[in-house]
Amino acid sequence: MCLKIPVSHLYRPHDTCTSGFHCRDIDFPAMLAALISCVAAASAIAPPQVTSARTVAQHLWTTRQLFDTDIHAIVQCGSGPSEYRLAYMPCRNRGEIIRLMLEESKCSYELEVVGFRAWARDVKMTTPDGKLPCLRNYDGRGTDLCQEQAITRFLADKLGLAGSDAAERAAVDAMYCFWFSTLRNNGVSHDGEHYSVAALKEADEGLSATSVPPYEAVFRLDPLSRAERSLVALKRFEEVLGASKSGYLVGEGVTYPDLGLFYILYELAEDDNVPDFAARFALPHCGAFLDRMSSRSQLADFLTSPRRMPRYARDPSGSSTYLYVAGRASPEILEA
Ligand SMILES: N[C@@H](CCC(=O)N[C@@H](CS)C(=O)NCC(=O)O)C(=O)O
Repeated sequence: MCLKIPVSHLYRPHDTCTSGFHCRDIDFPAMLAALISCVAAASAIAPPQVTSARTVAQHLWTTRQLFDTDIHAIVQCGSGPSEYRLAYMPCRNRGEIIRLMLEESKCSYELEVVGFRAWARDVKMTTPDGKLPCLRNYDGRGTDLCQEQAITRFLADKLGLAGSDAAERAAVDAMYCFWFSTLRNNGVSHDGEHYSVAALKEADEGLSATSVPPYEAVFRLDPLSRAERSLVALKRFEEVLGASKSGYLVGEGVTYPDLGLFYILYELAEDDNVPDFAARFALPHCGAFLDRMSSRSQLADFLTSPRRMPRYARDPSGSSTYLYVAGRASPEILEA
């Protein structure tokens, strides 16, 4: 038999090695060989050390360029024993909705910050898909879970952010799918064909949610510009929020698509993007939603803390420069 021991287990502090193997299944010579190779791997890969959020932030800001970051560290988030460990690169992107869920629900967790150089050299080989984000030991039996959407749904369920019954969970999931396919450009980019802050910044005067058709009237193959398509998507959220009694997208409380919409609007409202987007694009409900969400105590604490990863700049076409840039409540941190 092949005994495959994920390298990540070797440096997990709370690892309990409950892999479910039975002694009769084990081929001892193969196990010995696997252990020897694991020991070799362990000596090659230094375990990430618990490091303060400010020290990590200082490293990032002095390095400046995401692809030059060379850090592999654990940032302890929350108080009390950590329930999860999320590994991700030092940026917001695919990790942001996951972190917002953990923060909003006051869950203690470890953020395994993997700078790009450390990733390419050591850490990539420790994740099942060779990709991040990765939720370490998500099942308590030593298995690591990759794929942003799978991690999001798994944690939303665990943290009570997925809806109250089967029907509501389906409605929440549908809202999440809509968010992912529009404002997240199907996960390809945060700036793309379906939603583009760069295009919104350059939008013609007069273009607003009132001048574009409703999402349901638009065909998948459409002749719209990026700015128009972005507004069509935002207009749908505007209508849902306008019709909501609770102020949330689905049901009576915060669910994971709320957190997704929140951070997209937060980025849109940055000073170097479209800070007056609610008035300019006739999206008052989105504007009020952003204000409400920003003042929730857990989120407000996260937004102003050094444990939030910095944003990075985009060029006028919307492409990532991967150069960190300060944002609202997210200043440069040059001293630990
Ligand atoms: N489908 C995956 C894509 C993950 C992905 O492409 N992650 C990027 C970081 S955002 C990555 O790991 N890049 C480094 C690499 O490919 O080695 C998901 O949704 O999680």
